[in-house]
Amino acid sequence: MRVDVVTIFPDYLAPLELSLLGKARAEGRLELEVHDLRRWTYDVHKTVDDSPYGGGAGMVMRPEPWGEALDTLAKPHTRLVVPAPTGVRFTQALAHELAVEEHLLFACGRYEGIDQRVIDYASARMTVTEVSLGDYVLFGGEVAVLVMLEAMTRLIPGVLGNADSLSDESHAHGLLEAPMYTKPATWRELDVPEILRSGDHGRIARWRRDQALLRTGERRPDLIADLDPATLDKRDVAT
Ligand code: 6GU
Repeated sequence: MRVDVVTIFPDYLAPLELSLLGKARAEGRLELEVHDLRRWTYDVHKTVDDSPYGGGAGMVMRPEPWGEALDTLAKPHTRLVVPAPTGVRFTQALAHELAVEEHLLFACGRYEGIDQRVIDYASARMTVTEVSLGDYVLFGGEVAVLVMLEAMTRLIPGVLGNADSLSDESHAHGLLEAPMYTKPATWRELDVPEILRSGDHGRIARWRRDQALLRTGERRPDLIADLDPATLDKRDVAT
């Protein structure tokens, strides 16, 4: 997968060199380039923003640098992703969807956002998705890009050492994952649940499923409401 990121703060994306993301890059599974939006400004102050038409607080990013950035970086199969609190929610499902794209172009807005005409112009030429991490406001899209790329990169085949960790994890089945334990069996007088040490894989799977349902019900009732009834069994309904 090819990824381009356009931002006025390229240094924010420095962590992309590290850890599993850096490894995915080093192995050629992820080809990533970060671009400074000011490269496409021509005045001495490298201006990227201006006051909003119609008034109001804050500044809006001017369309011209963005237009040139998209002209330069867009390819025939580019999907443009614009992080913004006004976007659709970023979910594991959207991470899966983005992870199979040929080319992603992230446009990081700052201030009160990017002039809407940039989005409208791009929408006539490529798939554009405005994406929000959640119901709160960040200064800009850079941290959101870090989050989205990390979620997506670990879905690329071969990036995770153990592919099983993808099928069991939280959100894989619309539920939060059950609590996990490792050695020692007793720690500060706290015991690992006996059932996990029983070796009875059927009962262990059932216990984990119950724990996942209980935990999800307590913490994320919205996820329970979204569950597909076809994925529930009789024992689930009793829980
Ligand atoms: Cl993607 N961007 C900004 N600026 N704020 C956000 C967000 C994104 N997601 C939640 N809040």
